[in-house]
Amino acid sequence: MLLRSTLFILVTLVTILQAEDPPKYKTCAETSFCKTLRGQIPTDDLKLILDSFPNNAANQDSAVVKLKSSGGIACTLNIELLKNNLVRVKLIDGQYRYEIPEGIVLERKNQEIIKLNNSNDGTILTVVPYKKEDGQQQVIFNKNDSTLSFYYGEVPKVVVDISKIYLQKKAGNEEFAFNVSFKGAKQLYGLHHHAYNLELTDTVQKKDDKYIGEPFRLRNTDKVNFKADSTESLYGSVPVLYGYSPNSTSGIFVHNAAEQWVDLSKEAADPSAQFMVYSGSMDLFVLLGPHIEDVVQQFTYLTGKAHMPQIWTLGYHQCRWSYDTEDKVLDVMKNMKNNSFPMDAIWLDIDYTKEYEYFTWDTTKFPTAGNMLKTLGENHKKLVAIIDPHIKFDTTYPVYQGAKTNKYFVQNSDGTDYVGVSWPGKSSWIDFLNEDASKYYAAFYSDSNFHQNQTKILAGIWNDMNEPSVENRQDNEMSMPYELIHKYKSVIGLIDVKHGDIHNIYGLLHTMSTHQGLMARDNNGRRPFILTRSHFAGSQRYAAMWTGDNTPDWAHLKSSYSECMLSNLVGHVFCGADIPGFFEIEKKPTEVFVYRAYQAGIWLPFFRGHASKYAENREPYRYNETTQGLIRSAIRMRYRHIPTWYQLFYEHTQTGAPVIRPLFYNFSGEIGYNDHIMLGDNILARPVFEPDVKEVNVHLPGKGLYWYRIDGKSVKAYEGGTDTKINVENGESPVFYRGGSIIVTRDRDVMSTEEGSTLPLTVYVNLDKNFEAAGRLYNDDGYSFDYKQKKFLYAHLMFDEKKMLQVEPIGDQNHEDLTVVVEKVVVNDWAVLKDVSTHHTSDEDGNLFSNVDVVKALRSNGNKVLYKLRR
Ligand code: NBV
Repeated sequence: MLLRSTLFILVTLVTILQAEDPPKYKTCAETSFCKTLRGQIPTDDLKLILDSFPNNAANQDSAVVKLKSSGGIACTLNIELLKNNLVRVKLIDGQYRYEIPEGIVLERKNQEIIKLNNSNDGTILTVVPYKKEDGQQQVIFNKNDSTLSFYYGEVPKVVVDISKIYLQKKAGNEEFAFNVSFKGAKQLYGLHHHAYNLELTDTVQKKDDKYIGEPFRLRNTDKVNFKADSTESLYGSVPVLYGYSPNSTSGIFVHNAAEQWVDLSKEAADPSAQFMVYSGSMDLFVLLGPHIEDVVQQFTYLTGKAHMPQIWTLGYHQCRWSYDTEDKVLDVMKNMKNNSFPMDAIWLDIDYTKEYEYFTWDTTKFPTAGNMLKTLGENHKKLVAIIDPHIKFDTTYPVYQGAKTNKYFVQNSDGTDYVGVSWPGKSSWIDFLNEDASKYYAAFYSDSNFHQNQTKILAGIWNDMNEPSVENRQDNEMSMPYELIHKYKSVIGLIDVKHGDIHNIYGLLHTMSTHQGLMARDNNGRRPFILTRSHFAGSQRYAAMWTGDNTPDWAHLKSSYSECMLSNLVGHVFCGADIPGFFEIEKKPTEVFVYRAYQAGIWLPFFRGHASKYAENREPYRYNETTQGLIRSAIRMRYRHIPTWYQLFYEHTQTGAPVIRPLFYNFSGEIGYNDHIMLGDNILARPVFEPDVKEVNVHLPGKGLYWYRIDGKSVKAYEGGTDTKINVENGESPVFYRGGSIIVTRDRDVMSTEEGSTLPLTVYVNLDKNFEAAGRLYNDDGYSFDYKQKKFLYAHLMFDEKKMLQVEPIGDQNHEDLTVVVEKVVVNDWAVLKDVSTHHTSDEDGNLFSNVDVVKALRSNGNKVLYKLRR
C-alpha cells in the first residue's frame, strides 16, 4: 500500500514537474463575461434610468434611489454615509447575488454609518450628513445626465455613470459592469496585485478597432513564470483604485470576491475605469480623501491594519525549497554564522513533511527535529515552516479523515468531495468559508494535534498555494472550478456558496484559520507570524505577503518595488519579494545582480532570501568575497534600522499609514520615481536596478530641504529639489536621511534582532535649514499583544537651535520594565557637512550621551528630558 502510494506520488510529481504544457491562462476575449462586457454600453432595454427618488427626509440611515430599464430591470441603489468621509453604495436587483459577510474583508461586523439628510427637486437628489460635523461627503444624483457624483465638500471627486451600469437581464447571469471616473485625477494607482509599474496606464487603446492590450485582471492565480510589467493576474487581489492628483485624491473599493477585469482609460480629462465582475453584488465604497494619506487611512479603516509583528520577523530570513534534512538546516545556520551574515530565521519548504501531509514531520529526514530546533534557538535563530491548504487524499492521514467525515472539504455540486491534484498527488481542499471547517483546521496548529508536539517552537507559518493552486494546467487556470460548493454557516444553517463567488478570498480565509490556530496555540500571548501567497483586501490583519515566484532579473527586481509600494498603499504593509529571485534561469544570476538584489531587498518590509530547488544555491555565502562583502553590509544596514522599522509598524497599527512609500506620498506630485523608496517620512533609498552603471540619478525631493547621504564612509549633505548623480561603481547603494528628522538606529553589528534587542541605540539628529530636527522612538516587548494595553515606550525626540535634545512621551503609556539605552547622539549639520563631508558628532569625547537610560530619564524629570549638546 505504502509502495503504491509512493509510486503514485512520484508519478504525479514527475507529471507536475515535467508537465510539457505550460499552464494556460485566459485572455479577456477568452473569458466569457469579460468578452461580453468589455467596453460595452448597455443596449437601450438594459440601460438604467431613474425611477424614483426617496422622499425628502432627515436623520436617515440610508437613501434609496429606484432605477429601472425599459427592458424590465428594476433595482435600487442604497446610499449610506459612513464615518471617515466614506460612502457606501449597494445595488440591489431581483437576482441572487452573493454578499461577503462583514467581518471577513471589512474589519467590522457592522459598518459605522452616520445619519444623513436627503432632498431632491425632481432632477437633483442631494445626500449630506445630518450633522455637519460628521463628515464632508455629499452625494448627488443628477437625473438629466444619469450620474451619481461623490463630493468632498463642494469638490466633485468620483462619478459613477448610471447609464453605463451593465446588468444582465437573464436570471442566473450575475455578471455586471460599471464605470467610474476620478475628477481631475492625474494618475491611477491600485488594483494590486500585478507585476506592473506603480502608475497604471491606459488599457483601452485600439488598433484597427481591436484592443491592443488586456485589462487588469483580478483573479488570485498561481501564475507560473509571471512576466514583469503585465496586467495578468497574480496571487492576490485588492480591488481598490485611487485617482490621484497632487492636491486631491479619492478612491473606489469594490467589495466583491469574484473575478474582475478592469479597463483603464487615461486619455480623457478625468481618468476612468470600467470594472467587469463575474458574479456577486455591486457593493462599492467611495473613499473621498481628500488627500492620498486620507484615502489610505480610509481604506485601512474599512479593511483593517496589520497588528504589530514580532520584532525578529523584521530581520533577515533564509529560505530555499530544499532544506530537507536537519543537517542542511544546521549547515545553513553555520555557514551564515561563519561568514558573519546576520539572520533571524531559517525556513522549511514542503520537503520537511511526511509525504506532503501537513502538520507532520518526515522523521527520516528530521529524526530529531526537537534537537535541531534547540540548536537553532541557542543561536537566536527561529524556524518557520510551510503549511499548504491542500490535504492529501489518504484515509490513513488524520487531517484528511476528520475533514472527510465532517464534510469539511470543498464539494462538487453533487455533494461529493472535490478531488484535484497538488503536491501530495490526489488532494482535497479544506472549505475555510465553513466556520467549523476553519476551526477544525486551526486546531491542528496546537501542540497536541501536531505530530511530535513540536509546533510551539515553530516561530512562524508559511501558507503557500492558497489561491488555491490546483494542478489544472489546461482548464481552470491552475485553480478549482467556479461551480464547486462551499458552505457558509448562517443563522438558518449551512448555505451553499459557489467557489466563483469567493474565489479571491480563499487565501484570506486560509490565513484567518491559521491565525486563529496560532493564537490558540500561544494562548493569545504571541503575535502570530504568517506569510501568505494569496491575499485579498483585509489579509493584512492576519499575514505578511510576498510577491511570489519571481525571476532573478532586473525587470522583476525593479517591479518588486512598485508591487510592495502599492501593497503598502492598500493596507498590506508587510510585503517582500524573493531575494535574489525564485526561478532557475538559463545562466545563473550575475554576482552584480545578486548584491544589487540584496541592497534593494533590505528596504522591503519582509526580507527573505529564497530560491527554487531547481535553481543553483543562492544563499549569501555562495558568492565571491566582494559580493559577500556588499551583501553583508546591506544586511547590516537593515539591522541598524530595525528600531525605525519597528516604530513605523507601530504607527501603521494606529493610523494605517504605509511603512514604505513612493516619493509622492510624502512629497506631493513627485511621480514616477519607482526606483526610489521612502522608509517612513525620513529615509530615502535609491538602490541600483540597472546592470553595468557607473552612476545613478538620485532625485532628492523638497526645495529648501537637506538630505544627508549616509551609506558612504563619511556623511555628505545635499540640497533637496535637485537631481544628483551618484557614483555607484564600487557597489554603492545610496541612502539618505532627511534634514529635519531624528532617526534612531542600532549601530552594532549583531547576528540577529534578538541579540540586538538589549544593545544601546544611536540617535541621528539631521538638522534642517533652521538647525532643528524631530523624530520618534518606539519600543515594546517585541512579541506580545501587551502593546495594546499601552505597554510600550513611545516618545517624541526634538532638537532645537539652542542645541537642546528633548525627549517627551507621546500619550499615555505604561513602560514599566522597558529600557532603551542611547549610547551616542550624532548630529548631522549641513553647514559643516556640505563642504567637509565628515561626521559631525556632538559628542567628541564620547561621554556625554553614553548610557543614557531614556526611560529613567523620562520618569525622573516630569516626563520630559532635556540634554544640552556640548557644541
Ligand atoms: O513549495 C514550493 C514552492 C515555494 O518554494 C514557492 O515559494 C512558492 O511560491 N511553491 C510555490 C510551489 C511550487 C512552485 C513551482
